[in-house]
Amino acid sequence: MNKTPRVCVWHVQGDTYRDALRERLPDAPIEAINAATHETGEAVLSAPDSRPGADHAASLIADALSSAEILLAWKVPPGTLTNMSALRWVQVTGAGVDHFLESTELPATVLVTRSLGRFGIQISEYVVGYLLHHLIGINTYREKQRSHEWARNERPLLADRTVGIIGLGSLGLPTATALTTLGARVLGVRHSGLAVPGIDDVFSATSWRNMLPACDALVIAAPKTVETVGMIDHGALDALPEGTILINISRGELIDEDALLEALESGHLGAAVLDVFDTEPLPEDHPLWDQSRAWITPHIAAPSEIEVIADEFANNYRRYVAGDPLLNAVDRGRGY
Ligand code: OXD
Repeated sequence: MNKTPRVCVWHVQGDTYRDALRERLPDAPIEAINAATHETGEAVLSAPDSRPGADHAASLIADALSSAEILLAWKVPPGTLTNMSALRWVQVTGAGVDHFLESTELPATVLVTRSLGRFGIQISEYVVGYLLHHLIGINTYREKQRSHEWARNERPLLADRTVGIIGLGSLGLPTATALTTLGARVLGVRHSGLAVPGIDDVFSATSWRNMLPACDALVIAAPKTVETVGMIDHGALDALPEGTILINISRGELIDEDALLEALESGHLGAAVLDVFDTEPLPEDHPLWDQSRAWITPHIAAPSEIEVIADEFANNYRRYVAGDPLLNAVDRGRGY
C-alpha cells in the first residue's frame, strides 16, 4: 500500500476543498481541479496549484488525473475517468452516487464511498419546514397581510397527519424521527420491508403502493437505482389521497414528470415540493416553474458543507492508508 496515495479533488469549490484537506492531511499529495458548474462538472481550465507558473493547464490537469489514486468529487464530465488509470477509490462529496455508478467509464474494481455530511439533519429541516409552511398556510397569511386582511383559516396540525417516507436510510430516517417527535404518524418504505423502531408501518419494495392511500404527505428519499426510476408514476399518484403534499429530495428521475404535471394541474396533488429534477438546472421554459402548486428549490435541500465533508474524507483517507475498510462504502450492485 502506497503510504501517501495521490488525491485529485474535482469540484466547483476545488481549491477550497484542497485547502481544507491539506490542513487535515499535511503529508498527502492533493491537487484540485475546479469545475465550472455543479451540474455538468465541466472543468475550468486552470492549472493545479502545485506547479505554479505553468501555462499548459490542460496537460497539468491530465497529469493530476492520471497520477491520482483517489478522487474526491461531486460529478465529473464524461471522458474524465478514462484518464484516471491509477484510480482505486472515489469519494463522492454528496449523498447520491448514481452519476458515478451509471458511468461506463468507472472500472468495476474502483471503490465508491459517499458522504454523510449533515444531510440527514438538513433534509429533515427542509421537509418539516415545507410541511409546516403548508399546514399553517404561511403563504396565505402573507398575502392577506398585503391587503390588510384579518381572516382566519383552518389550522391543521402535523400531529394529526400521516407522512409516508420512501427510503429509510441516512436521509429518510432522521426525517422520520423529526416528524414523529412532532407527533406525526410516519409510515415508511425500505427494500426489505423490515420493521424500524418508531415507524408505524414499514412496506417493502413489492408492497409499497399499499402505503400510498394513507399518506397526507409523501417524501421521496430513496436513492436512484434501476428499481426506483419512474416509480412515482400515474398509478402511484392516483393512489394518493386528494390534496397530498409530495416532497422530492432524492432525484427527479424517481417521478414521472408528465404524470406529476397532470396531478398538479388537476389539483389531485395539493402541492409538490421539488428540490431535484430530471434536468438540472431546471430549464427556464419548463412548465413546472409556472405551476402554482409546485414549490421549486435548486437542489439545496442538503448542501455539502466543505469542513464536514473534509473531515469525513480525511478520516476515510487514513483508513485507506491503514488498509481498514472505508466508511460509507457503496454496494455497487445494489446501487447505494
Ligand atoms: C445529492 C446531494 O446527492 O446533494 O443530491 O448530496
